Amino acid sequence: MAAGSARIVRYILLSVFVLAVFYYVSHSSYDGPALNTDSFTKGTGFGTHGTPGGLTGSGSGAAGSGSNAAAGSGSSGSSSSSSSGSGLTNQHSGLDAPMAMTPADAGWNDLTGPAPGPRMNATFVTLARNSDVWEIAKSIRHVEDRFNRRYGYDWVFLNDKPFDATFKKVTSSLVSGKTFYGEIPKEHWSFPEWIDQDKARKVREDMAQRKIIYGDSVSYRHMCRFESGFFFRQPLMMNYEYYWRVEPSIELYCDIHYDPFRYMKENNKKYSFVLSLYEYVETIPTLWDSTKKFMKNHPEHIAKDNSMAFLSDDGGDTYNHCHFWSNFEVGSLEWLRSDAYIDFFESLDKDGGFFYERWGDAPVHSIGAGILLPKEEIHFFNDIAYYHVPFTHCPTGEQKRIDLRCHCNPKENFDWKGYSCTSRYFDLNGLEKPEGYEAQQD
Ligand SMILES: Nc1nc2c(ncn2[C@@H]2O[C@H](COP(=O)(O)OP(=O)(O)O)[C@@H](O)[C@H]2O)c(=O)[nH]1
Ligand SMILES: [Mg+2]
Repeated sequence: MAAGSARIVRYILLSVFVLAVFYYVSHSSYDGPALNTDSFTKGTGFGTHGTPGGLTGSGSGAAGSGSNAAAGSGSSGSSSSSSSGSGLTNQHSGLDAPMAMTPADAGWNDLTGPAPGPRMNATFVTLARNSDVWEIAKSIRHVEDRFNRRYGYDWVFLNDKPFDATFKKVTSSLVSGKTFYGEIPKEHWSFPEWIDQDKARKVREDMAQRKIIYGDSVSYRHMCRFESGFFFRQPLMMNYEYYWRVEPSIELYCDIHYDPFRYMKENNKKYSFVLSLYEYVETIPTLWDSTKKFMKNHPEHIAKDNSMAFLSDDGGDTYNHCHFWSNFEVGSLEWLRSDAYIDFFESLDKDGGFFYERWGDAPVHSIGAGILLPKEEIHFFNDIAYYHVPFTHCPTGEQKRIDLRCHCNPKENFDWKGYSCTSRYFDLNGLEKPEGYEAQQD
């Protein structure tokens, strides 16, 4: 009898426990980021939206196709202030967890487990097609292994078509943070009404004949215009403050010992790069004329202590074609959403060069950063070793590469070669070039 009652009590307790677990699980699902539905207006600052990118609210916004709840493992969807959805929580404020910037700093070698310190309101962002899935999978693996597995930052994927189930399944399984998938609205991926289609078609035919890379491609032009003027205004991006752009098939060659987003925030940096080079002039013959027109019309937006010396060798008269390579960028979304940058983009867009020529987003971002930002707000991330076909940034100096546990071949470092513009950036900013740079000049 007693044994029988005990069994019943055990069953009741077990049932209560199972019900409690069921209740908890069914009430902790994650619905997506808080979205600002007043997007796409000029100068809509992030500042008015206080919630971090990843954790509160629900809904997918005008262009978003919803979130992938499966990727947000471990998050309760509550009002935690962390933007990490992976359980990689921020236990400490910035003050009690200073970043280890050099091997001499405490914590430099602690590369296992969640990184201490606060998380920034930041996300990775990738524009991709469904067919890019395996190439972006490789990139994610590099980013996670070298950095994000200890931080759990979110990742936003954008596409002009809906993402398919395979793309979502593969990418969400690899990202340690939450993943979000947005479909780009038609008006951000099409010809504006002021573009003369005949003129644009003739340009494409001519460029095809002259064998200019992507010269005959309509979709490449939409891509460049989107990356120049719209990615940072997509609903899924509106609640973040910083972004890190990642393209398919990139590689990271060294451990990243500190949080680049936090570095940007704490040092008031707005734009950053790892590789710079000269643009293919056939794709931008009138971009500088349009830039000069903008500078004349909007002197109020031009930063006093800017990086004109990076862009021009004659005080702004002509463009030397130097640009930061924008397939890697860590930057401020608030800056891209500022009146200054939006006015710049809209002025260029009206001139039509995305379609009448083949303006790339790299020279557009670079000229924007070069003239609109004070020069100290542009940062060179020497510590982030990077490859995107065909160029490599591999940190100069053997001790540096050993400290960062790099696996790149220093001979491939592009920084000091003749076709790189990085020397100009160093000279302009009065920076000392790293020891051993002369030996890498060709
Ligand atoms: N959704 C979508 N993404 C594209 C398209 N074309 C290029 N991309 C993406 O835009 C970025 C730049 O394209 P990519 O082919 O790497 O150009 P490249 O680096 O200049 O040779 C990559 O992240 C691509 O995945 C397109 O037609 N649709
Ligand atoms: Mg690419």
